[in-house]
Amino acid sequence: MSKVWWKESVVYQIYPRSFMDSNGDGIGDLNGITSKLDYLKELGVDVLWISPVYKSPGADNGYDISDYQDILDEFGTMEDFDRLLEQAHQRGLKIVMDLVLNHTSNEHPWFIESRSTVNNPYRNYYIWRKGQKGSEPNNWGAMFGGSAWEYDTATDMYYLHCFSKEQPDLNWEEARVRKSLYDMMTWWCEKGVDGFRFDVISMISKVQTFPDGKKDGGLYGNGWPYIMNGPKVHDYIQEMNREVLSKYDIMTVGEAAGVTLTEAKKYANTNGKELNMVFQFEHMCIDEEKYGKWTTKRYNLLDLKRVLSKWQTGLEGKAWNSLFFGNHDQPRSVSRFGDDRPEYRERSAKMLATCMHMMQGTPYVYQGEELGMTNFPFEDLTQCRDIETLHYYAELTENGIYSNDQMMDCIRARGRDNARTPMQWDTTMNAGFSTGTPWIAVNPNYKEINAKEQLERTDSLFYYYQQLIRLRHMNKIMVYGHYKLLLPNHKDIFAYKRNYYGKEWTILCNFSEQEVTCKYANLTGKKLIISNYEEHKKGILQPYEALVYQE
Ligand code: TEU
Ligand code: CA
Repeated sequence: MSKVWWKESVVYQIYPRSFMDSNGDGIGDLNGITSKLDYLKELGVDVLWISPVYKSPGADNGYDISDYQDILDEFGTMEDFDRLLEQAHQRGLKIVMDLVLNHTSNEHPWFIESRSTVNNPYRNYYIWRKGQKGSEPNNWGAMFGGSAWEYDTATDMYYLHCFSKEQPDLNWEEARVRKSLYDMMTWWCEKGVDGFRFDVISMISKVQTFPDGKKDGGLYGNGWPYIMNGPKVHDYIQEMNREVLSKYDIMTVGEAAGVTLTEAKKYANTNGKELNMVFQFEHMCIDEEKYGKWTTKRYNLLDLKRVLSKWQTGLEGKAWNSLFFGNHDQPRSVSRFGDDRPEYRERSAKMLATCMHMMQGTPYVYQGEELGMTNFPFEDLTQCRDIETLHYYAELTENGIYSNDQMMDCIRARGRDNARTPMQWDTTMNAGFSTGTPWIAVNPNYKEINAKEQLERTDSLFYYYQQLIRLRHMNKIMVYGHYKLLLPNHKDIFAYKRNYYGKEWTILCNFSEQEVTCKYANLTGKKLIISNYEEHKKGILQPYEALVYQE
């Protein structure tokens, strides 16, 4: 397996709006990030992925870009960005930009031109279709609820938007669109950024006949089979690779909703023709039900093991994995996959971190995960900010599918705002995030859960992450070792081995609050690598125990 820096790195994802506010307006910003670089260096991560900071009206917090080559005022200036990049590089930290190429903002000049007349030179930059019998061109639903088509009076036609109507999809069939995007990316590379995270890159090529999707009881047809991993997606990415990516030593990760193993082996093939790695979501879907993520269903460990093992084994030697349990679109990992009750929170978070960081792939730490930040106790919708949450609240309650209380239960369990509450730095006002009024409330548990407290306590979760990251830097087995699942049918234990040039590590994780017997839990004659317990019991894993040893 070829060895490269982005396989040996640990990535830290920053959601700028919620990371650190430097000027008291309640919104995190670039200077705030710069002020915390030493904190990130102390944690030991190598790469910072920064969610979008470009000009944007903010319908989807920056995932609706109106100028790819400028910075949103709320986040600062291009000078602030340049300083962040330089300060990061001085500390040996790399910066990966989050690029949204599937769609722009409806306030992007291209779209303003495009919608004006059918003959406008930018008309074809977006996807316009005539209505059918006075309604939408087809029955596709959008990711954030409602139809995927929006009617525009100016030309009496509809445009496609896979997300909100403020996010019209770009038409990748149009060569000038692709050229414009490649030029823009080259500009960022020349500036010295270290890579890109490509938002929903699996969705850029649509089946051009735009057929109706199957209706399985939902309000809209399922268009995703005609959108995800579409007919020309690999041609486009290969072109982008030839035109831009291959010319720079950068890291590229494709967010690939709906990606299958077969597709992933194309996107992230080791032949280097497309991207370095994919961010796949199969393990993020194991707790979905009839209305998708809007449920309070708890996942089953057997499903988690099956899915993650499938990706571990399936990509080995052929493509490269990203490893994550949370991001800015997902609930907090300790609340979802661990146990966020005070007596178990830190222990189970350490166990989850062990389970993930010991796998093959590049691990991603989402801001606050290293502190064990938890979901937020949302009581009513006025506390929510996320466009997806607000849209689905309306859609599911107005159609009588959920009551207010049921929907609030779902939001507490799954809403994206859980991950977007401000970073908890210390016990001062607003958890030290801002001296003003934060744009979204701080989690009331910040007095117990914050960076300052953890930096002062040697057995904290923060230092446990630091230890895991150091281990990865020192042990190639953690990066490249062969993965083999143990005890596949055990309902409480996630156990596996890694092998690398005659070395063997055993990883044992107890996902339950009970003690469980485990024949592998025996340190006699073994070298302990890391554990979240000081004392060990032979043949037993204690509640949420994680244990890694070398044969
Ligand atoms: O997310 C794409 C995506 O598939 C997720 O939206 C996911 O389906 C959803 O968040 C589940 O709740 C990316 C970004 O990460 C997200 O923040 C953006 O809202 C979205 O694209 C549109 O750009
Ligand atoms: Ca600010």
